[in-house]
Order: sequence, then C-alpha cells, then structure tokens
Amino acid sequence: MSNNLNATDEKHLRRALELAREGMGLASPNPYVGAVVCDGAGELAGTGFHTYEGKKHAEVTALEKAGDRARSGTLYLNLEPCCHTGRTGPCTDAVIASGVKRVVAATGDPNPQVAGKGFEKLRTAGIEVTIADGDLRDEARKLNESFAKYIQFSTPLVTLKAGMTLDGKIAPPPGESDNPSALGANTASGGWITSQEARAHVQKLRHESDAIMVGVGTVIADDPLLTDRTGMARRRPLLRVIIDSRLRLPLESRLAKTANNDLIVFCAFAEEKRKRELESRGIVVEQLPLYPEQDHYVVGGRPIKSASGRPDMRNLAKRLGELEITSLLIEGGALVNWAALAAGIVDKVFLYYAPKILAGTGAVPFASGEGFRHVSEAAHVKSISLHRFGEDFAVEGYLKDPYEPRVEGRTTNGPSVVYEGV
Ligand code: AOF
Ligand code: ZN
Repeated sequence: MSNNLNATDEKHLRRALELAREGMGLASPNPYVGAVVCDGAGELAGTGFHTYEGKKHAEVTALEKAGDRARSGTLYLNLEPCCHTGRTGPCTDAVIASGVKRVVAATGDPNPQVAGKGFEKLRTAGIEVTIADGDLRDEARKLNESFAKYIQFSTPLVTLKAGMTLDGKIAPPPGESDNPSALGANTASGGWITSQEARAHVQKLRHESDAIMVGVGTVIADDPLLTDRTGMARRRPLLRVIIDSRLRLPLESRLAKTANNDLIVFCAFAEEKRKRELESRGIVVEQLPLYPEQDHYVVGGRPIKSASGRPDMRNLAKRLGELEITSLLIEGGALVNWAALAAGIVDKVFLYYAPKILAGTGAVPFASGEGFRHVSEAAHVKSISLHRFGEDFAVEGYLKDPYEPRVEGRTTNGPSVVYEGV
C-alpha cells in the first residue's frame, strides 16, 4: 500500500507496473517502463510500455494513444519521465505538450542524467507531481534494480544463484554422481538437488538476466546448456559467460556445440591455437588481466588474498558493462562463487534450499576458497525475502543496494576493493 495515493491512483499505477513488465526480455539495456493515461473524467484513455527495439518511451506511446483526451488528465507511470535526449527526445516535453494536469510516478529514474530533474521540469511547467511511497515504490525500484546498477556504475547487477542442500552443499563428492550428462566421470557433480518447481523459477531468473556465468569446472562436471528455456521472447540471446583461465572448455560440451555468438570465454592465458579452435566454432574468447600477484581485498578492514592466476572478476564486470549487460546471474561452481564474493562484485544472492542433508567433508560447498575468517567479516545479506517452491525454499537478499552510491577504491597496500556494506 502507498500512503499518499488513493485507491484509483493505486489501481492505475499498478496497471502501469504490469505494463512495464511486458518489456521483460525486451527492454534491456533500457529500464522497464509502463504508462497509463486517464482523461479529465478519470476514464482510461491510453496505455504503453517500452521495448528497446520499439524505441518509443512508454509515456509517449500512451499519450499518443490518448490524443486530445490527455488534456486535463493524469499520467501514471512506474518511472520518472526522462528529460534528456538519448535515442529519443525528452519525454518531459511530450508530457507538458499533452496538457495532462497531473503525473503520478512510482519512483525516480536512477539515470544520473535524469534523477529528479524530470520531476522538476514537470513541476516548473505547473504539472502536479505525486511520487508514490510504500509498496508501489518498492516494487518499482525492485523491477528496475538491474538498470539502476548498470546506469550508475556501468557494470551489471550481479546475482549469485545456487541450489543446495540444507547444509549448504551444491553437489555430492566429485566422482560419485550418476548424472548421465556429465562429461568428466571423475568430476561429475550432477543429480538434481532442488525440485522441479525451484528449477523452473531459475529459468525465470535466467529470462530476466542479460548474461549467465559459470566456471569451466562446472562445464566439465555438469555439461550445462545455460539457456533461457522459458520460451518467452527476448531481444538478445542470454549471453553465456565462462570463466576458463586456461581454455579447458571441452569442444564436445553442449555449450561449445551450441555456440552462436552467445558464448564468451574469459581466460587468463590464451594459447593461440586453442583460441583459434574455439573461435572457429563461434565462441568469443577474451583474455582478462590477472589479479595482481600481491593483490588482496580489504573486507571489514582485513586483507583477503585474491585468486591470483585467475581472471580479475572486477575487470570482467566492467567488460560485461561495456557489452551493455545490465544483469549477470552467476550459477557456480564453488570456486567461482568464492571468487565473485571475494572480489566484491556480488550485489545479491538467490539461494535455493532443498530439505536434504548431504553432510560429509567431501561434498562440494556453496563457496570454497579462503572464505571470510571471522563472523564479523562474513558477507551480510540484507533486505531478505523468502520464497517457497513446493518442499524447497529460496532466500533472496542483497549484499549491496543497487541504488546506493558506493565507494570502490584502493588502499595503500596495493590494489584492493573496499567491500562496502559488509
Ligand atoms: C522514460 N520512459 O519508457 C524509458 C525511459 O536512449 P533513450 O532515448 O531510449 O533513453 C534511455 C534512457 O531514458 C534510459 O537510460 C532511462 O533513463 C530513460 N528511459 N524513460 O521516460 C521510458 N525507457
Ligand atoms: Zn523518456
């Protein structure tokens, strides 16, 4: 519930949010935006939502549909109208020209080029502006959290996803699996831990993501396809990203066999022949700088040794940002999960738990590596929501607020990342 909106406002703003969701898979790298126009008598006069290919911003479509009926009416939308010229002109001009007397928005635009200036322009033109509080505002912010991260920091929102047992194991001891699809019998980790319902939800996460990433160890063990199998339309194929320091990606893996300019391998050492071999199969290979030898992260004031000899995750996030990737879903394994956590690139987690206990020291933990050494230094997951999937449940929560400005810097002890909010 919003405290500052009446029931009619709420109804129309909810509809705008619903319309915005129609852009799922189709709006990135732009935000999801939906708009509703009501005429002076409160009757529905036009709706619209944004897709990147469609170019037109949501409110422009809705106002065009409403035509003259917009005069003295109200415009509802989930995001502040833009006031700058990008691929299209400023929406604020179109809103002012339409003659609406009131704009009700769920939240501001995190784009620094807009951020409050859009509302200001409307108010200066004499339009009454109401910005929602409560649930609707929260929902609208959540809907565009990837866009918020990307537009402010030029790196994707990074979500660490894992399916595990109650005791935090993502796989039984290597070599004891009966996964028929596993490539390497000795390292196989397969056999589903989580339920079909939980895995269907992971497909939804994949659909909402621009890119998905695993380490090459997971490819060798599980031979995953890493595709979006929701069947829903998407503007760009889900970019499949593999961290593979020494280009071990098997050519007979399902990933390599299905590569079609949607598979990118980040390595640390690129042997020319191997690189060409992969590239000839439509796989993009890029070399990333290594973590500097003496590099460490500072977590809660204490240094943590980074994974030297591996591609630097921070550069990876930057590179994906350059490729207009607004969201990255990391799906393991244990080493990559730790590397991402230690590098401080993780914004949120989506952890699925099946009511099973594997126990044993040989089973594969959610994250391996050095780990945080003190409880006081542990990654602190905030703003938690719980989800149920049949017998399973999932914890969704944040290590960093995608909307908050943050300081990422270096200390006097060499390059390091200040792991904020932990
Ligand atoms: C709106 N309504 O429907 C969208 C907005 O390059 P452009 O012209 O498409 O501008 C993209 C920016 O405009 C994007 O970064 C965000 O700030 C805003 N998106 N704004 O008023 C819309 N899609
Ligand atoms: Zn606009």
